[in-house]
Amino acid sequence: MNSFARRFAALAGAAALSAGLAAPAHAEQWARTDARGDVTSSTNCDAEGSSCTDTIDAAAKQPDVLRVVTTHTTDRVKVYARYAEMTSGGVRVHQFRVYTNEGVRRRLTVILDDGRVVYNQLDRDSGSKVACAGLRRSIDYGANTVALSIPRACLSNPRWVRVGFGSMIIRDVNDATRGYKSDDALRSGLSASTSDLVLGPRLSRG
Ligand SMILES: [Ca+2]
Repeated sequence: MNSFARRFAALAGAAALSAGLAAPAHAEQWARTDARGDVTSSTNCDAEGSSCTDTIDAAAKQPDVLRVVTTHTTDRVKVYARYAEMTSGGVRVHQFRVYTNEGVRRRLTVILDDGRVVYNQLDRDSGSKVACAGLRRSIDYGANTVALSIPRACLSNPRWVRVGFGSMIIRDVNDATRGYKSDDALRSGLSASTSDLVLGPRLSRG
Protein backbone atom coordinates (compact mmCIF):
# COMPACT_ATOMS: atom_id res chain seq x y z
CA MET A 1 0.00 0.00 0.00
CA ASN A 2 1.43 3.39 -0.85
CA SER A 3 2.04 6.01 1.79
CA PHE A 4 -1.07 8.02 0.99
CA ALA A 5 -3.32 5.04 1.42
CA ARG A 6 -1.44 4.04 4.51
CA ARG A 7 -1.89 7.48 5.98
CA PHE A 8 -5.56 7.38 5.13
CA ALA A 9 -5.73 3.99 6.78
CA ALA A 10 -3.83 4.88 9.92
CA LEU A 11 -4.56 6.93 13.02
CA ALA A 12 -7.29 4.67 14.39
CA GLY A 13 -6.28 3.41 17.82
CA ALA A 14 -8.02 4.99 20.78
CA ALA A 15 -10.43 6.98 18.63
CA ALA A 16 -11.79 3.83 17.01
CA LEU A 17 -12.12 2.12 20.37
CA SER A 18 -14.00 4.98 22.00
CA ALA A 19 -16.20 5.35 18.93
CA GLY A 20 -16.97 1.65 19.15
CA LEU A 21 -18.41 2.10 22.63
CA ALA A 22 -20.80 4.89 21.68
CA ALA A 23 -22.88 3.31 18.97
CA PRO A 24 -26.56 4.25 18.60
CA ALA A 25 -29.50 2.17 17.42
CA HIS A 26 -29.25 -1.08 15.50
CA ALA A 27 -30.23 -1.23 11.87
CA GLU A 28 -29.81 -3.38 8.86
CA GLN A 29 -29.21 -0.46 6.53
CA TRP A 30 -28.08 3.08 7.12
CA ALA A 31 -27.79 6.00 4.74
CA ARG A 32 -26.30 9.44 4.97
CA THR A 33 -26.35 12.47 2.71
CA ASP A 34 -22.87 13.97 2.75
CA ALA A 35 -22.23 17.66 2.28
CA ARG A 36 -21.52 18.93 -1.22
CA GLY A 37 -18.36 20.98 -1.64
CA ASP A 38 -16.50 19.52 1.35
CA VAL A 39 -13.51 17.94 -0.39
CA THR A 40 -10.34 18.28 1.67
CA SER A 41 -7.30 19.38 -0.30
CA SER A 42 -3.99 18.34 1.24
CA THR A 43 -0.88 20.08 -0.06
CA ASN A 44 2.71 20.78 0.94
CA CYS A 45 3.13 17.31 2.41
CA ASP A 46 6.39 15.76 3.52
CA ALA A 47 8.15 13.11 1.44
CA GLU A 48 5.91 10.42 2.97
CA GLY A 49 2.72 12.26 2.08
CA SER A 50 2.11 13.24 5.70
CA SER A 51 2.11 16.53 7.63
CA CYS A 52 0.19 18.22 4.82
CA THR A 53 -1.61 21.53 4.89
CA ASP A 54 -5.34 20.73 4.71
CA THR A 55 -7.99 23.11 3.40
CA ILE A 56 -11.53 22.76 2.08
CA ASP A 57 -11.73 23.05 -1.70
CA ALA A 58 -15.39 23.93 -2.17
CA ALA A 59 -15.01 23.98 -5.96
CA ALA A 60 -13.66 20.43 -6.19
CA LYS A 61 -16.23 17.99 -7.60
CA GLN A 62 -13.95 15.00 -7.19
CA PRO A 63 -13.93 12.98 -5.03
CA ASP A 64 -16.98 14.66 -3.47
CA VAL A 65 -19.22 12.00 -1.90
CA LEU A 66 -22.86 13.08 -1.82
CA ARG A 67 -24.56 9.97 -0.54
CA VAL A 68 -23.50 6.77 1.21
CA VAL A 69 -25.58 3.68 1.97
CA THR A 70 -24.26 0.87 4.17
CA THR A 71 -25.97 -2.51 4.46
CA HIS A 72 -25.44 -5.60 6.60
CA THR A 73 -27.09 -8.59 4.98
CA THR A 74 -27.13 -12.23 5.98
CA ASP A 75 -23.91 -12.85 4.07
CA ARG A 76 -22.21 -9.52 3.23
CA VAL A 77 -21.37 -6.05 4.47
CA LYS A 78 -21.82 -3.49 1.72
CA VAL A 79 -21.16 0.14 1.03
CA TYR A 80 -22.51 2.22 -1.84
CA ALA A 81 -21.38 5.78 -2.52
CA ARG A 82 -22.52 8.37 -5.03
CA TYR A 83 -20.28 11.27 -6.05
CA ALA A 84 -20.86 14.73 -7.49
CA GLU A 85 -18.70 13.68 -10.41
CA MET A 86 -16.37 10.82 -11.11
CA THR A 87 -13.95 10.22 -13.93
CA SER A 88 -11.35 7.48 -14.20
CA GLY A 89 -8.18 9.53 -14.63
CA GLY A 90 -5.30 9.54 -12.20
CA VAL A 91 -4.79 7.50 -9.08
CA ARG A 92 -7.84 7.04 -6.88
CA VAL A 93 -8.24 5.28 -3.57
CA HIS A 94 -11.54 4.04 -2.13
CA GLN A 95 -11.48 2.73 1.38
CA PHE A 96 -14.17 0.80 3.23
CA ARG A 97 -13.52 0.58 6.97
CA VAL A 98 -15.28 -2.00 9.16
CA TYR A 99 -15.37 -2.41 12.93
CA THR A 100 -17.25 -5.37 14.45
CA ASN A 101 -18.84 -6.33 17.78
CA GLU A 102 -15.84 -8.60 18.35
CA GLY A 103 -13.45 -5.69 17.97
CA VAL A 104 -12.27 -6.87 14.55
CA ARG A 105 -10.98 -3.96 12.47
CA ARG A 106 -10.62 -4.37 8.73
CA ARG A 107 -10.16 -2.15 5.68
CA LEU A 108 -11.00 -2.96 2.11
CA THR A 109 -8.86 -0.68 -0.03
CA VAL A 110 -9.25 -0.35 -3.77
CA ILE A 111 -6.69 1.69 -5.70
CA LEU A 112 -7.21 2.51 -9.38
CA ASP A 113 -4.68 3.96 -11.79
CA ASP A 114 -6.47 5.49 -14.79
CA GLY A 115 -9.40 3.18 -14.09
CA ARG A 116 -7.30 0.04 -13.77
CA VAL A 117 -7.40 -1.73 -10.42
CA VAL A 118 -3.87 -1.93 -9.01
CA TYR A 119 -4.79 -2.80 -5.42
CA ASN A 120 -7.89 -4.58 -4.10
CA GLN A 121 -7.31 -6.08 -0.71
CA LEU A 122 -8.72 -6.59 2.76
CA ASP A 123 -6.20 -5.55 5.42
CA ARG A 124 -5.87 -5.27 9.16
CA ASP A 125 -5.26 -1.81 10.59
CA SER A 126 -1.60 -2.78 10.75
CA GLY A 127 -1.63 -3.13 6.96
CA SER A 128 -1.20 -6.91 6.88
CA LYS A 129 -3.38 -8.74 4.38
CA VAL A 130 -6.45 -10.79 5.34
CA ALA A 131 -7.16 -13.60 2.90
CA CYS A 132 -10.73 -13.18 1.67
CA ALA A 133 -12.43 -14.80 -1.29
CA GLY A 134 -15.47 -13.04 -2.67
CA LEU A 135 -14.64 -9.34 -2.34
CA ARG A 136 -16.81 -7.45 -4.77
CA ARG A 137 -16.69 -4.04 -6.37
CA SER A 138 -18.70 -2.15 -8.93
CA ILE A 139 -17.61 1.23 -10.23
CA ASP A 140 -19.94 3.11 -12.56
CA TYR A 141 -18.46 6.25 -14.14
CA GLY A 142 -21.75 7.09 -15.81
CA ALA A 143 -23.73 7.04 -12.59
CA ASN A 144 -20.80 8.34 -10.48
CA THR A 145 -21.06 5.48 -8.04
CA VAL A 146 -18.83 3.01 -6.23
CA ALA A 147 -20.12 -0.13 -4.51
CA LEU A 148 -17.92 -2.47 -2.48
CA SER A 149 -18.78 -5.48 -0.38
CA ILE A 150 -17.08 -7.94 1.95
CA PRO A 151 -18.35 -11.43 2.82
CA ARG A 152 -19.30 -11.68 6.51
CA ALA A 153 -17.22 -14.84 6.68
CA CYS A 154 -14.09 -12.68 6.19
CA LEU A 155 -15.11 -10.61 9.24
CA SER A 156 -15.65 -13.53 11.65
CA ASN A 157 -19.43 -13.45 10.98
CA PRO A 158 -20.11 -10.45 13.22
CA ARG A 159 -23.34 -9.76 15.11
CA TRP A 160 -23.07 -6.11 14.17
CA VAL A 161 -20.70 -3.87 12.25
CA ARG A 162 -19.93 -0.18 12.02
CA VAL A 163 -18.80 1.09 8.66
CA GLY A 164 -16.76 4.02 7.38
CA PHE A 165 -15.99 5.05 3.83
CA GLY A 166 -13.89 7.62 2.04
CA SER A 167 -12.14 8.34 -1.24
CA MET A 168 -9.03 10.17 -2.29
CA ILE A 169 -7.32 11.29 -5.48
CA ILE A 170 -3.53 11.37 -5.44
CA ARG A 171 -2.02 14.24 -7.38
CA ASP A 172 1.28 12.61 -8.31
CA VAL A 173 2.33 9.14 -7.21
CA ASN A 174 5.93 10.08 -7.96
CA ASP A 175 5.86 13.16 -5.75
CA ALA A 176 4.12 12.63 -2.42
CA THR A 177 4.71 16.23 -1.39
CA ARG A 178 2.03 17.36 -3.85
CA GLY A 179 -0.59 15.66 -1.74
CA TYR A 180 -4.14 14.66 -2.59
CA LYS A 181 -7.84 15.46 -2.38
CA SER A 182 -10.14 13.41 -0.20
CA ASP A 183 -13.65 13.16 1.19
CA ASP A 184 -14.91 11.17 4.16
CA ALA A 185 -18.44 10.02 3.33
CA LEU A 186 -19.50 10.30 6.97
CA ARG A 187 -18.03 13.67 7.85
CA SER A 188 -18.57 17.17 6.59
CA GLY A 189 -15.44 19.22 6.25
CA LEU A 190 -11.78 18.58 6.90
CA SER A 191 -10.82 14.99 7.34
CA ALA A 192 -7.48 14.19 5.78
CA SER A 193 -5.09 14.55 8.67
CA THR A 194 -7.42 15.05 11.61
CA SER A 195 -8.41 11.46 12.30
CA ASP A 196 -9.47 8.14 10.84
CA LEU A 197 -12.53 7.57 8.65
CA VAL A 198 -15.70 8.18 10.66
CA LEU A 199 -17.77 5.12 11.55
CA GLY A 200 -21.55 4.98 11.15
CA PRO A 201 -24.01 3.41 13.62
CA ARG A 202 -24.24 -0.27 14.43
CA LEU A 203 -25.78 -2.38 11.70
CA SER A 204 -27.11 -5.71 12.84
CA ARG A 205 -27.18 -8.59 10.42
CA GLY A 206 -30.34 -8.25 8.37
CA1 LIG B 1 -19.04 15.40 0.23
